[in-house]
Amino acid sequence: MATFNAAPTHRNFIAGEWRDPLTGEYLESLNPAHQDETVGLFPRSGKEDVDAAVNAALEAYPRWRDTPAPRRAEILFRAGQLLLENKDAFAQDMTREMGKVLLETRGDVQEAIDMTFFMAGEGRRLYGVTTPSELPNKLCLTFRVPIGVAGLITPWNFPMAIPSWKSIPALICGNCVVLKPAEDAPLSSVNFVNALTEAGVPAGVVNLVMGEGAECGAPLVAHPATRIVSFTGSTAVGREVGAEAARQLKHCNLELGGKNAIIVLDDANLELALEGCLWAAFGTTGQRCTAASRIIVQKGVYGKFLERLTERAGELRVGDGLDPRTQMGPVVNRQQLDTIASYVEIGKQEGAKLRLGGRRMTGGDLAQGLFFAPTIFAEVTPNMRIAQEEIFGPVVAVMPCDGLEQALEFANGVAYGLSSAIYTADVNRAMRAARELQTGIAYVNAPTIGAEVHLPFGGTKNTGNGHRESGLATLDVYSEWKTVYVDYSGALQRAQIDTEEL
Ligand code: UN1
Repeated sequence: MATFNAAPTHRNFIAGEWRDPLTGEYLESLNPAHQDETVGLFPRSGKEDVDAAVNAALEAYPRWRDTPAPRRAEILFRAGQLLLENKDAFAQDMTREMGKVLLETRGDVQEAIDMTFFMAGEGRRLYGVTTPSELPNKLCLTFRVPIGVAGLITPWNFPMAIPSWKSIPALICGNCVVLKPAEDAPLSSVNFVNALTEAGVPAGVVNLVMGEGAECGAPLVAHPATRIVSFTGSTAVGREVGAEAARQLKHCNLELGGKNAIIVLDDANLELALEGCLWAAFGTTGQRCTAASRIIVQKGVYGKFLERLTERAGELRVGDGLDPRTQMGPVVNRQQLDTIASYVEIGKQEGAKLRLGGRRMTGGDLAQGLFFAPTIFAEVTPNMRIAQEEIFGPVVAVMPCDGLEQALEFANGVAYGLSSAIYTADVNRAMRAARELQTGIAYVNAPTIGAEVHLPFGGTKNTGNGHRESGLATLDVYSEWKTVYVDYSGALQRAQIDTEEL
């Protein structure tokens, strides 16, 4: 298949062809591990580019909608196979554009593969219900029907997985797609769209427009023809997206912020909890929606746990994600680096105890990159800003607690509700926590990260608007129900009225 990453200047993909942006402008994407290395130039698209992409999708829609779902699925199965064959190359590109270590970028591509195969299987299901009628000689059944054009806006932290979470279910349901990836990681979307196209997705069915949120994302959300909008990003932007979608009565799926907690009780397997906390707090440099940014530890093990966590986090090898020895890569961009540094100052001012890190790392090979040391705050109390606000970096707040009751109170005492976890050997406490943690996802004796594609993904409170990605649940975002009643009695039968006479 074609080389995915030959040209340093990339183009939008509209109506089956790679096109220069009508704005004539490009954004430079830099490698966060080596800011002197340009990954490529990517379109800085505007409203006219979005209009062209949406029009292409509208034009392609009737044919794609009428293509039998099992035929659509065959194309997606081929796409999954191509993603698999190119996993290593795509992972390399992803590490270069957004920094996470190769092990994780391979995992990201794998998540897209998993989603593609899982959803392609839906091509021969997309089950509805058949059910008895309250009247004789009458049949009731339901179908999922596509909606039209889906405008999809995706973040940089899972640059292939999240575009797949949104576009693959949209496609299997029979919708056409306009994808707008984050400007920090567009190359992975170029690779993803290339694979779909190579697999045989017809022209206009999948379109890619690249650019900034305000200039390119906002017109996609506001376009009257995008009848589905799905957005993953900040709560502040999500509110705007949701408000516009509500004005136009669009289907709207929002995946927003998180402030996820791991509870470690006195009876936990401490080594297991430690491994889980390290992975959830510092994996992906803490830049997952599902990352654990709070660890709530019962007093009996608090001191020992904090000591071990500090020791282990201090040993993490920070560096270029392309180096197989690296355990934690850079943060994505300079703005994030500044945000993280500012939260460290806030934490100190609030009286939390900085136990590890808290600073940028610039020594040796790290000089040209955006590296921030694994950072641990101890003695954090629930009302501190570092215990309430999403930081999106390698910063974790460790909080002492009295026991399960207080741990749940702390864990639930935030505005978000994506993921949570508890480490305990007591099945009764584990089950109580699983019930009472106010999050869309809860883990027992496992960290807050690592959701699998065949289960619903999403959160409560300010994390979203009640919809779910992944699993079969996401089909409700990308389709509508049609209910069909077939009356073969040959007579007028009146529901709710004629039933009395039976
Ligand atoms: C995200 O952080 O936005 O559950 C997605 C996980 C991954 C997906 C994370 N499978 O951590």
